[in-house]
Amino acid sequence: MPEILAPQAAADQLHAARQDRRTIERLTDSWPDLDEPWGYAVQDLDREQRVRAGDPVIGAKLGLTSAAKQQRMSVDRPIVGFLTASMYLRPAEVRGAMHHWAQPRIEPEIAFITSRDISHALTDEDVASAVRDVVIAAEIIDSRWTDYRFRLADVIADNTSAAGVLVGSEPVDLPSAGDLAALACQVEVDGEIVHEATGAAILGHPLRALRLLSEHLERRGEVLPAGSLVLAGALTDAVPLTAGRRYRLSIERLGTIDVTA
Ligand code: OOG
Repeated sequence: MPEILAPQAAADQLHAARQDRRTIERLTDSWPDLDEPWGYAVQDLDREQRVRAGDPVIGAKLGLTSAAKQQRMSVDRPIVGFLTASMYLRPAEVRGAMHHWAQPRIEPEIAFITSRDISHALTDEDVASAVRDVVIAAEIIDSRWTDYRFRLADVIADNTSAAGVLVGSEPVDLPSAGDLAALACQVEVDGEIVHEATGAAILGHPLRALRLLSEHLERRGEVLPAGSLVLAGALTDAVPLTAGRRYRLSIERLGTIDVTA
């Protein structure tokens, strides 16, 4: 076997599995040398393919920015993925979209709408000026890897499990959101609280996720245009989406998203 699986071959496998709603075994078992740059090479091919097919990029997402997620998924560092127009859903559309997904889960997130193009690393001083609005979001993840068993290169290649995104109806400007690190978050399933966290779960402060994204963009020579949606990463562990169940995700000051799967 050659030492490295060609990124295009992996992108094709992932694409085919996604089309058929199949999960597959992680590639790092057969190819232990696959690394982070390889994962992003696969992700870039996937993004190009989707854009060519008429599904434009609308933003970016951070993943594994909280200890809860890193421990649960056994991957110890944040990752970046892209969001496209077809992933954008209204809460009432989730039930009808369930048949697209193999093993969907939902996660509560703080999201930003950017105020300007981002191409260079932001500092603690200027990161706030890159934010136009803050909004609650729910991310639906659906890993291509069976039972979400993946290593760093696999999950990056699979566009960090991104499958759907729901955004709250009341975006607020940054000053109105208050101290993002202090905002309390709750996840309820059928009326019962299953997870709780505060904004500090995201790297100590959710704006750090945006800084991290800006460093990623600078390293790669990419520009995220003004008006993009950026998900800062799940505040809590994800919850499996099961048909018929009711999910309520709330973040203090940012509102609530209600979904029935
Ligand atoms: C990886 C993606 C995690 C987040 O917000 O932490 C993620 C996964 O758990 O499948 O999107």
